[in-house]
Amino acid sequence: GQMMDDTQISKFLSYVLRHRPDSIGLTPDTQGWVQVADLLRLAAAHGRVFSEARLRGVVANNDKQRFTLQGGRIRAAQGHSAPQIAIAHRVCEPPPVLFHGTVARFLPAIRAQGLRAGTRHHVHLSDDYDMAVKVGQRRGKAVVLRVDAAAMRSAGYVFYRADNGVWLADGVPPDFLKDF
Ligand code: HQG
Repeated sequence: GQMMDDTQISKFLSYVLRHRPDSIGLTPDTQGWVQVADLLRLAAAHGRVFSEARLRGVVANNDKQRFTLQGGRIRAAQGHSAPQIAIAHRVCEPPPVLFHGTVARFLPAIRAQGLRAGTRHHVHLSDDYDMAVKVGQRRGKAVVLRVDAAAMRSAGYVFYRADNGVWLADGVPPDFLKDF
């Protein structure tokens, strides 16, 4: 197998643990967990060779804490699209305002439809403005939308918090988006 740097391992883990576990023959449970030993073995069988020590280092040093290790198991904290995974994220009381980073070209559709999960299972929100800027910047000049989480709670919507602190919602109707 070819040598992988930490970023390559992180991107590979995101791909298989969030989106395509089947691509290497992995079978996560409904909560997204796989055995570390299975992951290492199946990755190696597909030319992605790295040790458990490297894996643990990538998880520990990951800038967004994308992965959760629990005993001998690992999962992605959030960002999933794989249909066989349906994580029961913790329902949590959000701060009154949450932020969503996006780009201007999506605003007409967002104004009409609100924020939609799209291919992922949830809409991703942040309690940190600067983090929302970074999320938006992945696609161009960032536009940060303010989500009136307090009004959504009053209307009965719920919010979830992933293992890594990312706030999740099933969607955000346009009435609860401010400042755009
Ligand atoms: C937009 C990264 C049209 C939405 C980040 C976004 C995050 C709409 C894009 C995590 C829409 C979806 C998730 C609508 C939303 N019409 N466009 N109605 N509603 N959108 O990648 O939030 O580095 O699925 O604004 O840090 O960008 O990968 O979501 O631009 O935490 O770990 O549709 O991914 O983390 O894009 O990013 P995504 P996101 P990682």
